[in-house]
Formats: sequence, C-alpha cells, structure tokens
Amino acid sequence: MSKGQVIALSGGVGGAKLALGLSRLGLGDDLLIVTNVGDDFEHLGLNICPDIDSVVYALAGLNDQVKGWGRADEGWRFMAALEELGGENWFNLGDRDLAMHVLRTQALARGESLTQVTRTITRQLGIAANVLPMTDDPVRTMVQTADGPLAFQHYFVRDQCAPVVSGFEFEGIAQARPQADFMAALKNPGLRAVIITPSNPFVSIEPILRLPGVRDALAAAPAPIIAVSPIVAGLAIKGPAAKMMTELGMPSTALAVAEHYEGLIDGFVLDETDADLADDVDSLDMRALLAQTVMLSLEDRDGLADYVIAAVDELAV
Ligand code: FO1
Repeated sequence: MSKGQVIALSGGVGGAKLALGLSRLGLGDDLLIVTNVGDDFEHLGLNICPDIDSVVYALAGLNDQVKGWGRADEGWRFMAALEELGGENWFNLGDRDLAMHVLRTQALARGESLTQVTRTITRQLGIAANVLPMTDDPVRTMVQTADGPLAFQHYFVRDQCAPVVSGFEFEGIAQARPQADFMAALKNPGLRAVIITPSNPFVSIEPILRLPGVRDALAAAPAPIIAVSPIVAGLAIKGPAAKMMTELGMPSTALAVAEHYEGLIDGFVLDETDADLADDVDSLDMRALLAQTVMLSLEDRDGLADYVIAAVDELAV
C-alpha cells in the first residue's frame, strides 16, 4: 500500500541527483518533483527549461554526469554550424538535446501547458515520477549586479557567474499560479514528506517558495519538511551558491543555509563533515540530521534518498 505522496523541491544538478535516488525507492507517481522554472528562457526561438531538463535526463538515465547538464553521448554539429553562420553561440544546445527543446516549443505553441508537455515527455521516457514545473506561468529570475540586472542564463552561462550579486528578482512571480497537483499534494492528508533537495537556496528553491500561497501551504502541510544542505564544509558541491552567499554578506556555511530555511523546515540534513555545526542547527527551530550528502555515485544517491525518507518518517511520529 502507498505510504503517501512525497514532494521534492528541485533545481537542476544537485536536486536532480537526489530526485534520482528518490525515484529509485519505488514511490511511482506518488513522487512529485516540483521543479524551478526561474532559469527558463527563450533562446533561438526555443523554450529552454534547464532545471526540468536536468531532472528529466537524470531520471531517464540520459544525463551527462561530467558536465552536470544536458545529455550524455551528445553531438555538437548544430552548434558548429550555428557558429559558422555567425549565430549566438554562448549557450550550448547539443544535437540530441535540441529534440527536447523543439518538442517542448512546438507543444507550448499549440497551447499545451508546460505541465502537459513535461508529462508527455516523462511518460515517453518511462519515468514513473511526476515531474512538475512549479508553475505553468512564466517566471524569470533576474540577477541584480553592480552593472544592473542580468537575465539568469546571461549571468550563469554567458558571464560564468563572474558578476558580484546583490540580490534576485523573480519576474512574474506575483501573478504566477503554483502548479495545481503540487498545491493539491500539499493539502493532501496523505502527504508523507516535503524534501528540499540540495539545490541553490536563492535561485532554485526560493522561486518555488515565493509563489503565491506556497509558504502558507507548506506551513499547513500535514507532513514533515526536511532540507538537505547544498553547502558542505563551506563549499557548494556545484554552482555559485557559496560565492553568492559571500557576496550577499552571509557566511558560506551549511548553518547559514539552515538559518535561511528557519521557520519553514522541521529537519536539516548536514553532511557528516559538518558535524560540528549540529548543535547550532539544533538550537534553531529544527532537528539537525547527519548523513553523507555528497552524491558521487548511484549508491550515494540511493543512500541519501533512503536516509532522508527514513528521517522524515521518524520526524512524523
Ligand atoms: N550550462 C552551461 O554552463 N553551459 C551551457 O552551454 C548550457 C547549456 C544548456 C542547454 C540546455 C539546458 O537544459 C541546460 C544548459 N545548461 C548549460 C545548464 C543550465 O543553464 C544551468 O545549469 C542551470 O540553469 C542551473 O540550474
């Protein structure tokens, strides 16, 4: 019998790793992976959804584990031809990856929602979990820098996260409606857990939390909420989270991430190497939990997923 729905809030790479572990627990479509869309943008006439892509490719076993984005066994003939013609070449669209963006763009142009097209693609790839965009409405993350606002992909890919960050704006967030199945699951008495994956708290998780009604629904949710630290020993596993924290004037520590989530979560998973922070995390309004959070192998992903689900079930009793 089903033990209830599990919601995982996810950005790209780090989130997708834990999402894969969770998807291998046999939860089937009781697993809802709610994915950030603030990184989405239109490029070369295509609708690109990087975090949905990372989750879908990871769950389908198609992801490039070295780059951390896109597909394994990728070809770059399209990019070479584009460059030859003088096209924009700062954002790399692989030959195989292009199929995803073309299909999605076509479906959205026909009037399908991002939820519908994502469902079609995940079913086609044999993914049992529900991969849900956080909203079907457009939300675009803008990065505030000393040189003015930058669209997220310009900051992240074109400028390689070099600009100093002073804040973020999520354009469209006030009008965006949270995805309906996500909201229904938060209100479902059979909800088992909400897991905040080790994605970037500021640009991957925050847009989901800022959707109208989501924080209130999380506060009222009938299940424990647990977050996994994306910072280990003061460093981000991947991406600019630690650099952003320093630039935003906070220490780049797992404790600062726990403080960022204070009032929202019931448990915070620290990496074992950060065991010295456990007492400080416990003194916040949450339980400190220790696990091996660095996910290099498939066994690591499975191990962390097992640990998090066991911890959630323990917090629930
Ligand atoms: N990340 C890069 O660092 N360089 C790229 O050229 C790049 C292309 C790309 C294409 C499709 C896609 O779905 C993702 C892509 N990413 C690329 C990753 C992505 O932009 C970022 O990792 C996320 O937005 C951060 O979560």
